[in-house]
Amino acid sequence: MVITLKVLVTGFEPFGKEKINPSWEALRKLPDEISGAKIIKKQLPVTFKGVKALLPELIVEMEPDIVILTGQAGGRPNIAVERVAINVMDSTREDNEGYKPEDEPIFEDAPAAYFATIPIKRIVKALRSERIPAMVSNSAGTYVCNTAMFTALHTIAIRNLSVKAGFIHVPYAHEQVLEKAVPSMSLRTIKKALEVSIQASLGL
Ligand code: PCA
Repeated sequence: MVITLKVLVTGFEPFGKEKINPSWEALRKLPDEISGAKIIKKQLPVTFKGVKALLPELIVEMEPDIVILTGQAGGRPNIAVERVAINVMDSTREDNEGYKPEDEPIFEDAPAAYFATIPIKRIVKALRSERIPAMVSNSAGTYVCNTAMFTALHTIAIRNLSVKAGFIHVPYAHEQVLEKAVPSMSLRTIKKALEVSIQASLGL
């Protein structure tokens, strides 16, 4: 019997003043199969409530073996593989439905933090060996991306699922910074980075 692994990969819709979100632009171009695994691509809204409602549904319905969430980290220079998600929503900017939480827990009665369960060091190593600048990041922030990572890991923990999950932040795409002096990466390289990260996660 051939067992096909399933990888759920998510990116976000645009937020703030941006017209695109490089996480979604890169991932929507991924093939439907990588190293024999089925790739399921979903776009998430940039809303705290949306990711808290949608991610548990997606994980339960799709039954993925691996969940790789991705998002834009404007201003960061490289691919950032997140180590940890914390149980807090604290934002200075409104989300896409105007919600701006301050010091709120994502879930009451949940731990303070969860560590990523995808192989973060292996992913960074694989990216670097493809000559893609990458690092482990020790904070996914306290905005919607951190909430998404926390929600996925919490869903997996409370349901006792054997699913690996983690979050990868990507820089702005070149087209977003044509008139700004901030770091960016080509969508082509970001797409390659996601492919390499998926392959490295499957290689466990
Ligand atoms: N980045 C934001 C939310 C959506 C996205 O792509 C973040 O880092 O929280």
